[in-house]
Amino acid sequence: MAAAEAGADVKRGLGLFALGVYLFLYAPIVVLAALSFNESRSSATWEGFTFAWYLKLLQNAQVMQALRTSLIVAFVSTVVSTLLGTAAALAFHRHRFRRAGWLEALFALPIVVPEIVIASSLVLLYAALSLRLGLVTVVLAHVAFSVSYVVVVVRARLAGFDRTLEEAAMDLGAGPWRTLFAVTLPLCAPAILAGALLAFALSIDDYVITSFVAGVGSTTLPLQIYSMVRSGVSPEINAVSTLLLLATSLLLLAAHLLERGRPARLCAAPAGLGLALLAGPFLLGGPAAAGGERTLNLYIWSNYIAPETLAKFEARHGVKVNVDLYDSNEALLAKLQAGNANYDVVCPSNYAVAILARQDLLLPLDLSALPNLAHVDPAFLDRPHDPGNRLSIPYFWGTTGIAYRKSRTGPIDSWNALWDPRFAGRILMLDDARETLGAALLLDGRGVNEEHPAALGRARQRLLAQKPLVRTYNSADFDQVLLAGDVWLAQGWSGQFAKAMDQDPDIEYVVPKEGSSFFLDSLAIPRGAPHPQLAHAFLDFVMEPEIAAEICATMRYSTPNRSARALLPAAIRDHPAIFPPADVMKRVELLEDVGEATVLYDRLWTEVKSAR
Ligand code: N2P
Repeated sequence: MAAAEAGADVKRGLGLFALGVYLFLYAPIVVLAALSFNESRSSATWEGFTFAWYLKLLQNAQVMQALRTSLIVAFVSTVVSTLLGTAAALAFHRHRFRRAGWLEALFALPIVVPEIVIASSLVLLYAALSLRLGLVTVVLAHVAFSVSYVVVVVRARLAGFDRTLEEAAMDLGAGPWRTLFAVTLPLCAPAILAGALLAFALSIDDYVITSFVAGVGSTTLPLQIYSMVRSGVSPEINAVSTLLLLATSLLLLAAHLLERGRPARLCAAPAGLGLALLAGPFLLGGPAAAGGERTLNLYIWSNYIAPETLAKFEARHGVKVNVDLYDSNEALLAKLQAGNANYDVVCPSNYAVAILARQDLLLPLDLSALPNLAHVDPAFLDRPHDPGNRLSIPYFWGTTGIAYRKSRTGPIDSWNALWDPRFAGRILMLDDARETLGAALLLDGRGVNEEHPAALGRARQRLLAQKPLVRTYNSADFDQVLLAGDVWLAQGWSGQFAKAMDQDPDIEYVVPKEGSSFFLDSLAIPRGAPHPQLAHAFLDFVMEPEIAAEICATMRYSTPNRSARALLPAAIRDHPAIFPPADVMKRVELLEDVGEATVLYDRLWTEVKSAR
């Protein structure tokens, strides 16, 4: 009796445990799906049921374009990997050759090798082959990893395959090809289809590898979702994630049913539904951008140019501008150093211009194509990072400082505030090696271009001590995090903070009394840019006084363009955060190339970020 009761207890316990495991696995997904139907933009409150986010999705051109790219990549890579994988599986099944076991094991390798390893080795391979990153490199990468799955699935089916059927066909006079098409393939069809569906789902879903091998114009849906998440999770993202989840689950279900040998009719329903979910928006969305159209590929800081300005350039030149965004010079350097990024125009800070120049990664400019350079204030020309402006033209400048919520913090004038335990959990720091170490160096009485390892080591200690107080490191939408009230103090760059001040009078910006850095960001053309002429036209366009003024007025970073400044409304021209008074300018120092110490900065910053 007691034993029976104990048995029941164990059963109940196990049941609860299983429930816990499933909750752990699926609760986040359920929450995400539910919130995609929430009328409210914020995830904090439920304001009612709506399909609005799904409709908005259909109108989002970027998402639709990314979906199309994903479908093209998935379709092509599935066809290729299914053909190759099936052929390989048949070869292994049929022929016993030397080292077959080893060769077969090699096929399973991409399944177990960490994605990040595959990704970086592909990048190296492509660079060695001088293949430009784009749609082709993404498709090749997807074939490389999905072929393994096809081999494994088809091979498993063949293991239980009755060879006598093939032999019977041959005995009855069928040749090898006839046997293949009339007997072998039809019998393996479910496994081949299952492999194909798996390959398709993997391709649609891949982020890590794709993010390494994608170039301009090959942004897939997962890449698009990630770049949207970086500026806050919106219900639109929940909606697109829910669709993606549903579609891939249906495809996997179909693959599973096929593998189990269920009748084709049964498997067709989930497969068809999954494909329809993906293809529906594809067909409903507007037409894809014409392929042959001339495009300018722009790689620029986020919050650095408004879509309406780009639209003007597009209209004037009858071209399309493709924009990719980054939030650190290091990200830009990594892309250009990888060698085949395909960008026409990039926007490095002065010290990054120096690094790129040293590595000969920038195209010398044809200054005769840039008459509007005459509008730029000579104070910003011919600087040490690029003597004679052979490689770059100044685009924006600005200061680094602290923005804070007055009502919460009281007046602030020192970097010490970001180390003040009273503000624990309410502090945001830039996610940037030079800027964070720079602030710590200033507190130590050093400069932002320090190269001495001992001083840098102390700065790292300071940042480690600060880390428990920091809510988040963010170089992208630090202004939004402050506006939302999630933090009370934020290190960040002037332009976005000047905008935030306009939106909320409780926000103030200060360049701390210990001093700070300022930056001068330039436009340049990478070597190997596919459209150098158009790139020059773009550089000249942004230096046109009206355009430069528009760019400054919309983004609120400081324009180095003298003629443009004269066109600006007084509220911007005299804004102390945008064009700081002389006493502030006296205590800021331009971030310079620190040569050999660059690697040290990167290492120390990585140490701070990975410390617990
Ligand atoms: C804009 C970042 C400013 C660039 N999001 C600082 N170099």
